[in-house]
Amino acid sequence: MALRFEILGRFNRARAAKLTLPHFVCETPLFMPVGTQGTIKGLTTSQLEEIGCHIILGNTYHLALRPTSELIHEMGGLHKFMNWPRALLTDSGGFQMVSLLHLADITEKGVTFQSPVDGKPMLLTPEESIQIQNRIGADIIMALDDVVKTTITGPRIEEAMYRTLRWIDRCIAAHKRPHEQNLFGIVQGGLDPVLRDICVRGLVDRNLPGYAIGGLAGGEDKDSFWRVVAQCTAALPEDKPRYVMGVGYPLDIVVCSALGADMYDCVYPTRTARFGTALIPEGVLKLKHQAMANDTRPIDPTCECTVCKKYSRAYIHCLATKEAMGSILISYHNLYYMMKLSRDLHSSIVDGRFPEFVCTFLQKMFPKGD
Ligand code: PRF
Ligand code: ZN
Repeated sequence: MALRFEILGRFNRARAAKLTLPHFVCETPLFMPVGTQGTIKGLTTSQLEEIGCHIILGNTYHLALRPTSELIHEMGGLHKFMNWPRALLTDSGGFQMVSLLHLADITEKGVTFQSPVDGKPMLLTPEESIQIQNRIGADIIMALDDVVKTTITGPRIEEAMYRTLRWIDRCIAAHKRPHEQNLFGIVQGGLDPVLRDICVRGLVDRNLPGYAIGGLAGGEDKDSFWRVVAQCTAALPEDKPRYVMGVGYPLDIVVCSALGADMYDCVYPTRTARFGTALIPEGVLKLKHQAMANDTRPIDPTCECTVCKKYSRAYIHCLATKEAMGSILISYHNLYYMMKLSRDLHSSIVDGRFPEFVCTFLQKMFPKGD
């Protein structure tokens, strides 16, 4: 195992921990910005360090196509290639293919898809996903899983869960660098508690360094989403990190942390920034709105990020529709917001103030109590 997970504080099911990875010591709960192509859109790696980012996510699928894992390996691994000294996590690729390419076809061998480069059919097997991730060299690598939308029902959910369990053994067997890279298993099983339970037990039996809860944040209702997270966190080992994939919104991160989850990733903060939306304690601020045109205040007067110290809403509004710098400034602020949220969750749990933190967070977001 190439990680240490030390719990520093708890409040009921919520935990704050020190997660020691080969390239960095991270504090949980933590949010991981998504850097699909070896870059977080709009931010340099120095800026990511400056805002207190501990770990970022890369995608096997995208990196394998361009610049290819062989090239990254030749260049000394992704940390060196992208000049990121802190921790990295790569997702296995299956989910990206299925979500991006509707044509992807999943069989027992792996995921077949049409190469966006030359249109030829390509097969990503569990073995290949791990081999590619071994070459990329991230601190945490993800097992190839069979992902289905939570909104579908029927035998396909069960098939995908059992296949995910069969594939985990192929992933474990293919993993050549267990002392340098941590392989996380992914719990699938849709919204069915029986399937989720079988999957959790199966993965826990494999004694992996960490576990992810997959298959969520795909359009299911919030009640079902939270119920699955609560069930999985209750059944996963206390002393290992738990990662809820593809989550999410600030509110979801607060709720999942209260339910005992530790790690999150989502494109939302940077994607929404590119549409002109900033994250603020009250919810969101749409900088393209005409009301921003002559607003001299910063995005969030209580925010201590460089963007809020230096620029007005009016200036960012002026850039937001035309200039790349508009979305860059909002992305910087949004990721600062997510990093501050992670730090606040961590410190409030450690200091025994978690309930107060959650109350204040909710009061700001829902002032009318609705
Ligand atoms: N599996 C993988 N990556 C993911 C997910 C998953 O289930 C999700 C959740 N829908 C986001 N990213 N491998
Ligand atoms: Zn700010």
